[in-house]
Amino acid sequence: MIRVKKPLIIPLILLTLAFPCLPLHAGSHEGHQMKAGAGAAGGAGTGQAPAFAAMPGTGKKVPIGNGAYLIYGFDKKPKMGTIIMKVEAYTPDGKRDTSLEVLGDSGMPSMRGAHETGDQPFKLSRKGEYLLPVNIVMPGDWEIRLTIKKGGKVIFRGSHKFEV
Ligand SMILES: [Cu+2]
Repeated sequence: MIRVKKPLIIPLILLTLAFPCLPLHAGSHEGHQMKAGAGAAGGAGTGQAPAFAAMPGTGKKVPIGNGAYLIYGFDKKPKMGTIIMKVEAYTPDGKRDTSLEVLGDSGMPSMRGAHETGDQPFKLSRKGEYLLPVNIVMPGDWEIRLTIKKGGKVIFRGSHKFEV
């Protein structure tokens, strides 16, 4: 019996190594490890749904390609009601970039089709911050998917997931 089982162990280990749970670990990548513009590459021209890579957390630099970056956050800790998402975009030399088009789609991953807003445009504030109200209508898992365009072209896609 033992002789029969032993050869099976190695193929099982190989299977485990060959199929790591990539999506589950995506959220643990730190900002500096995240490839710039990785999200923008997904699905371009392939007809597939675009990929939204997990962004580093609030207050951290999120690379958006070619040395540019953004920093995002909320006006308060996300809770039931309306929260304001704030995105500040910077050029590679650290100057604020107000030339971008920033879109946000919020919803609950566990309730696909129930709450998605579709891409809503962030509005540029006088301070040069991109702002978007997000309605949290029930407790649970939420996700905001950011799409950033420059000159009409998508340069970045990223996702922020959180619990309420
Ligand atoms: Cu829901």
